[in-house]
Amino acid sequence: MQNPLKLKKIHHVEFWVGNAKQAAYYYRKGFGFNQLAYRGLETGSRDVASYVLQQNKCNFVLTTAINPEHPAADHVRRHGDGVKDIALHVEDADFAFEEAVKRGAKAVFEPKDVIDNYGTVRWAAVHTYGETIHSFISYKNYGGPFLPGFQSAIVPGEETGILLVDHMVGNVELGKMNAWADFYHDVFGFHRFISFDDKDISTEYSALMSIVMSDDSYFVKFPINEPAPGKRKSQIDEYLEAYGSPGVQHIALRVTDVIETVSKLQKNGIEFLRVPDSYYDIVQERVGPIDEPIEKIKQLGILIDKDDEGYLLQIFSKPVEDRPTVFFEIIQRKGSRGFGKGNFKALFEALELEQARRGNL
Ligand code: TYF
Ligand code: FE
Repeated sequence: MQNPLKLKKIHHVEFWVGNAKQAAYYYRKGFGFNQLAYRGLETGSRDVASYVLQQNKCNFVLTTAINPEHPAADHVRRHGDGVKDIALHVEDADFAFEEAVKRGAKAVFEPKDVIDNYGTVRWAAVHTYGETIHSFISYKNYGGPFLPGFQSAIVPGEETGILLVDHMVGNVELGKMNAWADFYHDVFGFHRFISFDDKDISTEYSALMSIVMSDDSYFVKFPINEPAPGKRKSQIDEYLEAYGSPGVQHIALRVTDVIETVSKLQKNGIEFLRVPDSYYDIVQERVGPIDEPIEKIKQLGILIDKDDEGYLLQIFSKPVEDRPTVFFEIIQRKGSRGFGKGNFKALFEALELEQARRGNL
């Protein structure tokens, strides 16, 4: 097993948004996250306000600029709401940073102490695709609610069964996928777990290519997509135009009971893509017997895929911003470590219908 940066897990995902107060409400009421902590004017944070939302092992930080000179303000102007930081919990932030830079990563900032009354963490960061970064965080003696600078601000949500971040997908420009896969190999010691070429992922009209990079323990998986030439504009091109650069395309959230979670999310008003009902005419033939009632699966619009190790159930939200950029996947794994290759065609046809409604073909 290699783990050159001594990576432990995803610490949190930070979004830079236009209105963090309202985004926090959306993730609490829509996705069932609990609010854990806050920083803002009341806690002495003059430049940004942030809300920490947590459900089991999944932590989101929603940050907005208060001071228009803070980089989050211009980031939102250019990208809309989006993922700024895929923050990683490491054994030793100084070691991870030094090793990452030695292996070819570009520094955002050098290791520093971040301190408040609750104690100290070490924090550094490196660039990844677009304007996205990876923080490296390690704990010295911190005993507070989340990270230094935050005060406890508990507002319970009605949990929906979201457990952890299963994978986070980046969209990069045409011709750049392999270089970014190499980056995760060279810098993080990840390996190529699966790749999908334009034959796997193409409809009549458009295509994309994808390489899944994984750590050796399969806890952290970062697929990288690039557009492939087709008759019409790839969904990846639509993203790149709308976001204005490469960036995070989707966050897959692992659940233990997809029917329960998706029922709750739909009742809460979260919108999902639907494939045509004809998908369900042949799905049982394709995947064989499954534990879940197929009628319920069909009613909710959940997709199923199978491989030699088992099967998985997944569903994709519509973009959660007005720009067609970041969306969520809800995934339950029953043995399968795959990504739903058998669903790509139906899924991407459904995506193209949405693209057409947006006038972006
Ligand atoms: O993460 C994955 O590879 C799957 C499939 O636009 C996928 O969730 C890939 C690209 C995309 C939507 C889903
Ligand atoms: Fe996915």
